[in-house]
Amino acid sequence: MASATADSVAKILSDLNINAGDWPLNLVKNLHLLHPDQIELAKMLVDLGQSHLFQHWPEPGVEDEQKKAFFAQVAKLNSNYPGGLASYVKNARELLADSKEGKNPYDGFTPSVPTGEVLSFGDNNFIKFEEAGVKEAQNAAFVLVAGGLGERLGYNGIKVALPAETTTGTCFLQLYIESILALQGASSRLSHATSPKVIPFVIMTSDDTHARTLDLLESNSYFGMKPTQVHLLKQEKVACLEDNDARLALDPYDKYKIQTKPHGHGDVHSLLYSSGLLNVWYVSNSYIASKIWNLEKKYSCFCKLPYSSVLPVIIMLFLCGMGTPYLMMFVSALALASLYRRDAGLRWVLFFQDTNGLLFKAIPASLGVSALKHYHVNSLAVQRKAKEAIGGITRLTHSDGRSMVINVEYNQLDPLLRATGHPDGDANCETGYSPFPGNINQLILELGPYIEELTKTGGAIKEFVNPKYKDASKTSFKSSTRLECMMQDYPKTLPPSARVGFTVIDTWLAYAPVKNNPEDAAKVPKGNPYHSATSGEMAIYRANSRILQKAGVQVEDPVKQVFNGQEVEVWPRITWKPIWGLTFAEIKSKVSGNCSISQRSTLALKGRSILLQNLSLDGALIINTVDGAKVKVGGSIQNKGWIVESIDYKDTSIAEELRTRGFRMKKVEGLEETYNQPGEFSLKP
Ligand code: UGB
Repeated sequence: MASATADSVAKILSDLNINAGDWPLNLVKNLHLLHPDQIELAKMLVDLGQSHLFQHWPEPGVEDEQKKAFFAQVAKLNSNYPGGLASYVKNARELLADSKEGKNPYDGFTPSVPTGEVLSFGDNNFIKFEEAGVKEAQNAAFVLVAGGLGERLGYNGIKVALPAETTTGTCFLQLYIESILALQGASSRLSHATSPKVIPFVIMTSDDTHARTLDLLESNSYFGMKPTQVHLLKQEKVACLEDNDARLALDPYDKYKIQTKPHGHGDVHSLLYSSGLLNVWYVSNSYIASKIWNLEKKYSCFCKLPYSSVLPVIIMLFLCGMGTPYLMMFVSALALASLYRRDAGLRWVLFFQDTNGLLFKAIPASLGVSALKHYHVNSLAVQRKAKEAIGGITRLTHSDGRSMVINVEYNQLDPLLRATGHPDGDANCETGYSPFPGNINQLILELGPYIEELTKTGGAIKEFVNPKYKDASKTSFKSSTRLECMMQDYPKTLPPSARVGFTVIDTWLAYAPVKNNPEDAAKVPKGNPYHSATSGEMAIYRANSRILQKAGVQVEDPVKQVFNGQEVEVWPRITWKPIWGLTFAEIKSKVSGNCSISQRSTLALKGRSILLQNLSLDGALIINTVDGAKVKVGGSIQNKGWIVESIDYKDTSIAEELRTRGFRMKKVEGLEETYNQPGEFSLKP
C-alpha cells in the first residue's frame, strides 16, 4: 500500500474524525510518511493516551524507515493480544490501580486445605493407577511449555538442552521425547492396537527459545520422534508498561521500539486454541470420524451445545412434539455420530514444564487418576516446604458460597493466610511441611470439557501485574512491568460443576526441577530443596535407586557430599532409558534373584529387554541394545568404575553445563556392552 500524500492525509484525518491540533506535533509532521492503516494505529495510540511514544520523533527525512518499522511492531502487538492494544491498556490500568490500592485478588475468599488423591509409590493402588494411565496414554497429547528464558538459572542456552543427568548426557528434551515414545509403545501394546496411535507433542516456545529449540530437534533427528508428531507454537511477548497510567515503555536501546517482555506460560491455552490443534485431536484419524467432524462444523448450531446436552435436546423435541420426523432423525443421527466421534478422538492433554527430570515417573499413575476419577482438571502436587518457590494447591471458599480448588502462587500464599487469621502465614505444620500441597505445574485436562471452556474464553487466562515500586507511594516503578498469566489459572473460569482434582505424589519420585543458579541454590535455607542442576541430577539417581530398592534390589545407602556449596545425597548413578521401565510393574518384572549395587557404582540401561538376574555390581556397567535384543545380565561385575569428581562453578575452562552442577564423571574403568542384533544374549562375566 502506498504512503498517504499530504492531501490524502487531510482526508484520512477528517474521515477518522481526528483534530490534528490535539495530536503530538512531531507525529503530525510525519503523518504523510505513513500508510493509512498506520495512521489508524497512530490514532489508536493517541486515543489510548500514548502520545509520549512520538515525542522524540525528528523531522521527516530523518530515520523515516525506523518510524515505519515502529508501526509494524505496533500492528503485531495489536493483533497478538485478544481485543488488541486497547484491551491490553484497559486491563493494565485496572490491574495497576488494584495493585496500587493493595487490593487482595483473593478478597472475600478463605483458604483451606483441599483433599485430593494421595498416592504412595509401589502400593497396589499406585500400580492400579499406573496401569490405567498407560492404557489411556494413547488418547493423550503432551504440551511442553518452554518459552521461559530461566533468568533464575542464568544458563546461556535453552533449558531443555541441558543434560538431565551427565552419566549418559541425555538432555531434557531427549528424555521427554523418549518418555512419550515409550508411553506410546506401551499403551498400544496394552490395548493390542493393530495400528498404534501417535501421541502428539507440542512445544510452546518464545522468541528467546524458538530457533534454538528447533535447531536442537533438527540436529538430533527429533530424538527418534517423527517430525510431523511435533508441533512448535511460538508465544509472543507483550508490551511493557512504564507507569500506573499504563503508558507503554520504549525499548531503552531502540527508541522506535516498544519494550516487550514474556506474558507467562498461561499463553499456552490461547495458542493451542487458535492453532486449531485441539479440534484436530478431538477427531480421530479415522475416515468416518473426520466426516462426522465436518458435519458437526457445518451444523455448528447443534454442536456448539455441550455434548451432554444434545440428548436432552432430542428428548425435549420429542416431548414438545415439535420435531418433524426428518428433523428428529437428523438431530438424533448427529448426536449419536458426535458421541462416536468423541469416543474415537483423543481424550487428554498433559501440560508440563522444561526441567523436571523426574516428571515422567509420575505421569502414568496421575493419568490413571484422571481417567478413573473422571477429573476434568488434575494438577500434580508434591509435599511443599513453607516458602518454597512453588504454588500451593488451595481450596478457596468465598463468603458468597463460591468455592474452587486452585493454585495460589508462592508469593501470594503467605499474605492470603495472614489476612485470613493465620498469623504465621506460610508455615510448616507438625509434619514439617506446609499443609498445602505444592503445585508442580503438571496439569492433566480432559480434552472435551477443555475445548468447551476455550470456546467460551478463547483461551484467555486471568492476568496479573507485579510492578516493583520505587517507594511506598507506589507512584513509580523501579523498572517497566507488564501483564502476565499462568497456565495453572485455567480452572479460575470453570463452572462449579467442573471436576477439579489433584494428585499428590512422593517428591522424590516426581519433582526435581532445575531453576536456580549455584550461588542462589547455596543460599537456600537448610532443609529446603535447592532446585539446582546439582540437586536435579542427584534426584534422578536417588529416584532410580529407590525404585530398584522397592523392586527388591539391594542398593547401598548414599553418602553425603557438597557440590557448589550444596549438600546432597550421592546414590549410585543408576539411569535407564524410559523404554526400559516406565512403570513400577514393568521395572519389577525386569529384576529377579539377589541383585545388589554398591554406592560407588554406575549403571546405565539403554534398551528395552535388559533383565537383571542375580547381578552384583561394584563399578560401572553400561548396556546398549537394539529392539529385539534380549539380554540377561548377572554375576559379579567389578571394576574401578566412574568417579564423581568435584569441580568449581567459577572455573570457566569447564563447560557451563557441567560446572553449574559442581561435578563431572571421571570414567576410570567400566564395562560397556552393545547388542545391535536381535536375539537372546547373556552377560555373565
Ligand atoms: N514459561 C513459558 O513457556 N513462557 C513464559 O513466558 C514463562 C515461562 P518457571 P515459575 O512447579 O516449579 C511455576 O519460571 O513461573 C515456561 C509455577 O507458576 O520455571 O516461577 C518455562 O519455560 C509455580 O506455581 O516457573 O513457577 C517453564 O517451563 C510452580 O508450580 C515454565 O513455564 C513452579 O513453576 C515455568 O516457568 C514449579
